[in-house]
Amino acid sequence: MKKKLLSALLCVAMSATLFAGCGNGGTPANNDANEPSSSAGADAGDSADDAGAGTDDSASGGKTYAMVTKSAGNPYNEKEAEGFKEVIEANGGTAIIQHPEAATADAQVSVIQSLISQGVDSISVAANDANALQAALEEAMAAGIKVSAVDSATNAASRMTFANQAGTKEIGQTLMDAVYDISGGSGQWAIVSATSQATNQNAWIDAMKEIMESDSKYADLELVSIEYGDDVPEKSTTVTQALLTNYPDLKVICAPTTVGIAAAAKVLQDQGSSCKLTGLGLPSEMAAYIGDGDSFSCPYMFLWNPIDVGRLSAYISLALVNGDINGATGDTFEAGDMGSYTVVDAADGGTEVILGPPFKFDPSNINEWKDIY
Ligand code: RAM
Repeated sequence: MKKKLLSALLCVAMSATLFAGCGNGGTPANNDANEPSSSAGADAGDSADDAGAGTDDSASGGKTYAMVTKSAGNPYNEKEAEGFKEVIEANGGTAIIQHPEAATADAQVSVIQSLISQGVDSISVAANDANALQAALEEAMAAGIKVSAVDSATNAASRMTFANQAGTKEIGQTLMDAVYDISGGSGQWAIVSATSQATNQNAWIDAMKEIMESDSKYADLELVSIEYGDDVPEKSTTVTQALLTNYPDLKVICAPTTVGIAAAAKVLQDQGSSCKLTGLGLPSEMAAYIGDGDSFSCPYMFLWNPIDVGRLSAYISLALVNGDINGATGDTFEAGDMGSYTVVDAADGGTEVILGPPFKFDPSNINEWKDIY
């Protein structure tokens, strides 16, 4: 009896979350930071059921869908892969997840070559370099493999479309406003990025610079340095320490990478530094550093749901392989309980599908999210 009641309650809770995600015209319900999403919160079996909604299971049977992330050992990439795998398997496909050893284009090229030899049906790749994967990905497409980018774009010629976590300018504006707010509108600030070739971080940094240079509001802010921690915790720690030594008046560090921000947060908090931090971080890694007052290094930061980035990428791969879309502007497809999405023009001349706006994590909501991703 108790069991029945529990499962009835669970059902109601699940359908409520499911309804919240339906018919929202491509704006995922779980971008509301107060409403943890079903995909992130439910166990694999539950979310697999949700994921099946809206796609033809039989069409995907026997097909193989690969995801190549930036590198191994990064929890963000693991969450992304988790979402991808969940949706592919719920739709009857086989998911192959490859995390290259290092965040380099060379490591990704070898992985892509081997996926071509295996004859996979699709490849979804988070590019470590916009241009360096072109030959391998063109070879894949010539062999009939449906290629899309996720998280970090390849150049337009190397992909059919791109699962972008949020608008590039929107991320730039959000981060620039945070730097302005936390610094009080003036003074020195610096960036701790991922690798120097990462398409996504470079696009966000360019957007920030453009905003800063085109609006006199930011005239009193001085960007003193851009450092690259290569999405390796140790290197990110070292470059942060060097920034503090070299720029004793530094007011704010912005780290648009989950690995960089977690490393910088620890350095600043351990040192009791007056320099504050913002950027893009995983709530699970940043909860200990987000707070009001001097003892916390990060007043607030932003991100999106990395599991949903992977899920969106899986729906794109399914739709490309099924022939429902070919990645052209205006193509639309169903992404299960995430609603329907439309392919739009990207700034680099290719196309993209945008998951939704970034959202803010601060002392008021960080505890709700830290166990989810
Ligand atoms: C790191 C990676 C990833 C990026 C996030 C914000 O985990 O560089 O590509 O999207 O940060």
